[in-house]
Amino acid sequence: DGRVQLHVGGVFPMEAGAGGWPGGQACLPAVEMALEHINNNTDVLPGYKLHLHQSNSKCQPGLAMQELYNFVYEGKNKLMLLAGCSPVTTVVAETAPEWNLVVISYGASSPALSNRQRFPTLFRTHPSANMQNPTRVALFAHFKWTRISILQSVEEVFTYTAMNLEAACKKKGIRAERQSFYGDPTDAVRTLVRQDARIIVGLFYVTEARRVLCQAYKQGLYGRKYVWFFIGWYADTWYEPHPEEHLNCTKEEMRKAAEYHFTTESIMLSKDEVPGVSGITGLQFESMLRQRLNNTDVANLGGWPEAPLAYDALWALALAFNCTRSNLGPGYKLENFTYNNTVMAQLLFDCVKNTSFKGVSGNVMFSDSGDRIAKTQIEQLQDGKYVMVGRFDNGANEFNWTADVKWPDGRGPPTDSTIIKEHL
Ligand code: ABU
Repeated sequence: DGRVQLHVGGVFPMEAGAGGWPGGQACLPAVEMALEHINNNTDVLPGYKLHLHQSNSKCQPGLAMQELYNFVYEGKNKLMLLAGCSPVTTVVAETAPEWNLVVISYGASSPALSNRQRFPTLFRTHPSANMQNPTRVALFAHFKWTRISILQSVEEVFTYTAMNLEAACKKKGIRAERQSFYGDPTDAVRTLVRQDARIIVGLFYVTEARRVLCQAYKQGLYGRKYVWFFIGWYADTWYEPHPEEHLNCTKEEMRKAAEYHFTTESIMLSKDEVPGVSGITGLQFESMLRQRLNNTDVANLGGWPEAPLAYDALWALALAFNCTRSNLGPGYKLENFTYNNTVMAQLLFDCVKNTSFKGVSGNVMFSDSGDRIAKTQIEQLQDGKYVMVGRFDNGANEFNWTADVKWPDGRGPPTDSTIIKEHL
């Protein structure tokens, strides 16, 4: 159509066979929708058309590196990269500065990514997993628990989150013990039983979460004496067994073990009725994406909760291109970007850094370390359905309860331990 194309590379985990986050399933359609909206918007990048080159990283860093090389060495020069899933974003954002490329991540929660020395050109619309920790600690204090356990799989994203949670607990005089596992959680769950753990925070991807839950059932670590906290971005029926995973637990057993657990997650969809920069509200975005996905069982698609972050990531990128275009000196053009053009790379970086717009996920701005700030919501699985029981405002240190928390025996929260505390 006569417009000049601007090329962007994006890696999307469309599946996560060996574990990880299959967030591309909903995030890629959200990015494609943003692409259409931007390309049809005459106020953004007039005379230009964004072109996305995408590939399936499967949430595997090795594969993502190969795809990164293909982006760089094949076809037209890419001006910026999009990445999702923590292990992939980590390697992409460590390598991309070698070609003066800025990376925007729509789906990486690792707290390790908030490090400008290690990731000089990374920004993310996805909040850091550390954002959940003040909420968790406030919940422990609210229910008068002073001893908790953390069960994590050994990935950098979870190790950093666990370390931050330990430190936050320590500050509030809460004792936190940590168990790690790689792949098979059987022994780690056994240790939790031996330690008389009652309040347990689980940090792992969803395939491991199912293994943990099955072990919790087998080893009796569920029911009225125990409270589990899981990550909130798993699909709604994540706890049902997947035949190909060959778990030794039935659907009934898994459902039983999952009852009354809590989840915490950043609020990723704006409920504001005033449309943002794209001309649509968060709720309109959600219904458009639902339609685009043919109303399939969206809540069970990987990346459904994060889809607004992916849509906003592309807007952040387009607005940064727009800003760079206006800041370029005469004779310089966006489409002439080369991987050794440090001047244009710096302009692109500065424009992303100064991002400020109303997106479908809320206001989009980045801190100095490229992070997103967000509020947290707390959900509880009550009779097989997730119920939003409240929100937590970290700044004000305040809960806003929206529904009753339920306990299995109706008597209230369990105690955090029966072991006499001086002996711990
Ligand atoms: N909410 C999805 C985060 C995925 C990841 O950090 O790998």
